[in-house]
Amino acid sequence: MKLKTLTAALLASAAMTGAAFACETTLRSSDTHPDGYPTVVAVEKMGELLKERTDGRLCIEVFHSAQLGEEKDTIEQTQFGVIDMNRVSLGPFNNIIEETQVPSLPYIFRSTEHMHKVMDGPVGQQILDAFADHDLIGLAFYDGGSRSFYNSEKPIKSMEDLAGMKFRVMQSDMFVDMVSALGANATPMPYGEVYSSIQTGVIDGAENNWPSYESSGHFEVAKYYTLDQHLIVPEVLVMSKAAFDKLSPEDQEAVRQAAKDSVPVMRELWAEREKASEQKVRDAGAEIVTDIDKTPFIEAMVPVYEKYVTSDKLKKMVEDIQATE
Ligand code: GTR
Repeated sequence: MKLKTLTAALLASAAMTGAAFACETTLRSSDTHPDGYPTVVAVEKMGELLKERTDGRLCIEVFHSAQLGEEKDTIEQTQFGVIDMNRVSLGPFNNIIEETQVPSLPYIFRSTEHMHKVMDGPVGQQILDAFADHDLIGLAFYDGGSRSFYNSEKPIKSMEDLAGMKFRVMQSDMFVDMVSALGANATPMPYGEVYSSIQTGVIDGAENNWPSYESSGHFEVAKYYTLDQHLIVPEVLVMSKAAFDKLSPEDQEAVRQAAKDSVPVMRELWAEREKASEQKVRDAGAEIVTDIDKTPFIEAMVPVYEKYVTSDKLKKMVEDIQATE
């Protein structure tokens, strides 16, 4: 009898220890990038904060390397509540949520600092709020650096060099028009298909920031990278409204706060990774064109603004961004 009681007590305490470390609910979060990439690490950090602050009621598991699918598909799955959270570029949201087009406009931001100021302010909040009408909760913006063209053919030194070349863009109509306005041809396709498409000559190249150019290995098949920096597209962390609605108001607040608290972590990791990635691709023999006159690129974007910034709402957002010092 005594032995039985002791065993029961031991079992009970073992179960409690387990409970202290186990998570009641684990939110599944998608990311296209590999383990260790700044976005992946930042969401993991958010998960640690959340677990601690909710006493283990909520945890996050990040499914990196596109394990849950390509961005366009995972966005739909997050809307349906199949995936709980998603870290994606704003680009693939352009065709769904018009407000996301504004910070995705070419040359809209003067610098990363300008982008931070805008996205941390009322325009950023307006964009986060816009996700609610699409079964999503906009939680926070992450950095996506500046995006530039790279290709397998030749160094691009001016806009004329782009003529007739074929570049992959994210699945956003606006980016197709952006590339056409520069005199090149655009092929929208999922990120995961870019490497082989360059390798087999289906496309000449693509466009992205230093960390993606490096981590995807695209530099191995497209060694000419030109710093025209046509886009500074922020990235966004969203949650499925279906998953969010299941939480208590207290836990909803914990999610929102932990997401916000992961932003400075992300920005620091991002700044470090940009430098490291640049160094890695340079060491590997990538040919970088840094001396490029951006003026013709900027001027060529007028029709893109005319086509996409049509409503008073979007015009006001553009004005507010331009007026942000
Ligand atoms: C990366 C971004 C990804 C994805 C990718 C792409 O810079 O972090 O979310 O959008 O670009 O070009 O598809």
